Amino acid sequence: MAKIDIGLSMLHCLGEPFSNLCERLRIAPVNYIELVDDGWHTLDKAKVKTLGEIAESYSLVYTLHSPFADINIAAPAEDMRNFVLKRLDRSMDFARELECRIVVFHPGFRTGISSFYPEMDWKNNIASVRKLLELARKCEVNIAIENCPEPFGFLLKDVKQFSRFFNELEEEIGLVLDVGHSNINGQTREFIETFGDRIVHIHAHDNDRKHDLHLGVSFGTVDWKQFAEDIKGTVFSGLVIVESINHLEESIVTLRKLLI
Ligand SMILES: [Mn+2]
Repeated sequence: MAKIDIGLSMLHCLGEPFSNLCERLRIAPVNYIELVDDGWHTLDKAKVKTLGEIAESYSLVYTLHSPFADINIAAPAEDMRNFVLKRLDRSMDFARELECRIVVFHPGFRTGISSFYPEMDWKNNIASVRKLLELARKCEVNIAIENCPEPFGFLLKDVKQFSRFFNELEEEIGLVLDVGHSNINGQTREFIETFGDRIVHIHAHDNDRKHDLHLGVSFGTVDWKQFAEDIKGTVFSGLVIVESINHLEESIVTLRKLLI
């Protein structure tokens, strides 16, 4: 039988100093925590040591959201792409040290020069994902790629793009289904129906179907009852991470009621 657990992303406190993150971890209402390797919480050796000690004292199990600000794995310039991959490699190294169950990363996106070079972003994106899979094997971590929201220039937002991506990649990689993001293009059910056996990790948050608001679960327009029914009809066995920025405890309670 599929085993689903609920976790909490620390995205909601990314605007607070690292010491606050640590305090919040000590009183977290769940044992599964998604760390965000970006902003003031960008990992380094000292932070990893502290986070490791907290995990041990409070029985926490981590997952890691790799950095995403200014991180474009499809960047047209090779030196920029290499730097991005190096940065993600560092993130995966820390993930191994923290024994993270999974490392989430975003697909690449279009730039101001994309229209002059049709397909170049797409090819760079696939080449970079292959490289990331190689680095992940070296770091002994599991990586998975997330569906990103409209109206931004991400290369992987809808089911059609992901179908093409999985076909052309010719390697196995898990999908992180972000339910808030798929709510914006109205494809949550289609994602689950099409990729039910590829979904390895889930981000849960809510919105008004227009903007990526990261509201509490059931504080927007997502049909969570339908989502729960659909996901329970698949082989999905993994973490549903609350990635809201408020109503965190209510979100966890709601998801627990629906999924566990
Ligand atoms: Mn997400």
